[in-house]
Amino acid sequence: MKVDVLLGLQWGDEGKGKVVDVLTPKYDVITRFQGGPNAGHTLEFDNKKFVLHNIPSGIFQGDKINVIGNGVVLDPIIFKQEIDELKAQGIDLTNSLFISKKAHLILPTHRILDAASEASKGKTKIGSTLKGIGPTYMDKTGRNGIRVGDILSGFDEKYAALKEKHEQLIKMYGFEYNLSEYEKGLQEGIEALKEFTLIDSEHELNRYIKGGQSILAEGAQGTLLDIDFGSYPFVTSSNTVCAGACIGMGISPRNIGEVYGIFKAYCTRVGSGPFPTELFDEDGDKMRKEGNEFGSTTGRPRRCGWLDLVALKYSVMINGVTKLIMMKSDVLGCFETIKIATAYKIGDTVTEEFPFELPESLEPVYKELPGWNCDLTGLKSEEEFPQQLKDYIRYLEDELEVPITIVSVGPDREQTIVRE
Ligand code: 2SA
Ligand code: MG
Repeated sequence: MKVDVLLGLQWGDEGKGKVVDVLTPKYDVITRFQGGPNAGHTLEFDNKKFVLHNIPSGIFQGDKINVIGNGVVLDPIIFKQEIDELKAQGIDLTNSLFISKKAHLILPTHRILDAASEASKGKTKIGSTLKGIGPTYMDKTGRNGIRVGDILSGFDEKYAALKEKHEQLIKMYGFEYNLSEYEKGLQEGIEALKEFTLIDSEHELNRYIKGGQSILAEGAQGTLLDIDFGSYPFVTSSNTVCAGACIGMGISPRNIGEVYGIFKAYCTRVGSGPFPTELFDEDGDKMRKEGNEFGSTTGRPRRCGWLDLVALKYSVMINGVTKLIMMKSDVLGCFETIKIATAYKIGDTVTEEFPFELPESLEPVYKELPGWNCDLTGLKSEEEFPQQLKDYIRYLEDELEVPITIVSVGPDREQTIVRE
């Protein structure tokens, strides 16, 4: 059996949570392979809304196995909160969620270091989610980190040593902090983690593959936030691209099957960093309002803009996308005309290739298409699509050379139109 991978092709918030939830019935196992509680995957059904941070989105589908892979960074405090909230809704995960012993732990001091680093950067701050993601991955690659498996023995000494190191660093930043506030609940979080089955996930996942079980790997954030290929340094600290799934799960590239690439019919970004098609006018406000574009993790308003085909082609290339999924098509229903950036003008040159840097002087070259100018939220099948939407889809498929197999017309599970 192959592992299918689902990835965001933009700057995160493409709607991955909803799609995983729609796709999960086909799979036996759902995994997370990178990122941590900086992700906020929103799922809506039966008039209820859930936001998941650490936990794979397959948990709402009965008998699935959910695995937090080695590439993830896990915050025991946030994890416990999430588990408790789900328990209160009648969802118990003790037997359906397995956690890699090799996943790294986010400690309270990692969160403080994140805040201290951001404060020290002033205007050039990354706009991180302040969840301690960067400092935790720094300790991982710096070979100082503490892993989930360490909670089974020797945790206290390791924690004390790393905490001391961190406190020195925080002092160097001259950052005021209250550790006890952050540290509250750490022990409880660790105890909560111990109630779960901690596994050697690379062995387990490869056993599933051999045994014919189907796996869906759920990406977090998006390709343009990838540590290598994103708009560096305004990126997250993990590999969000398809190759990250191999690293973050311990599986061979030969085991990758479908690569689902998910994008919004327009574009959003939270945090700082370049965004070539960003709108600062009424159109941008309209997108934010119609699309309810506020971060599910931090509540921050998202920056909004037109679809960027230059960036999207780059993402399709890096990930080897085999199937595209277009989200939030309904949100564009309020526009007479719709723009798509097909090239970048930088100085005197026009390029269709995503460049090393996205300078402020960059001007997108737009193509204008007629909008569908109607409400799509009640549509049930492709036949009902207005012609302008069909044309928009056809144009993107021709340019990206990959079929758009799912079109989402609203937040609910039901508002998902499959075109296969
Ligand atoms: P960090 O906290 O170190 O990872 O922040 C670094 C940059 O990455 C951005 N970032 C995000 N941008 C959009 N969505 C994110 N998470 C989604 C959410 C979930 C998703 O809804 O919150 O789609 O997976 C996310 N996480 C990090 C951040 O704004 C910084 O620019
Ligand atoms: Mg999100």
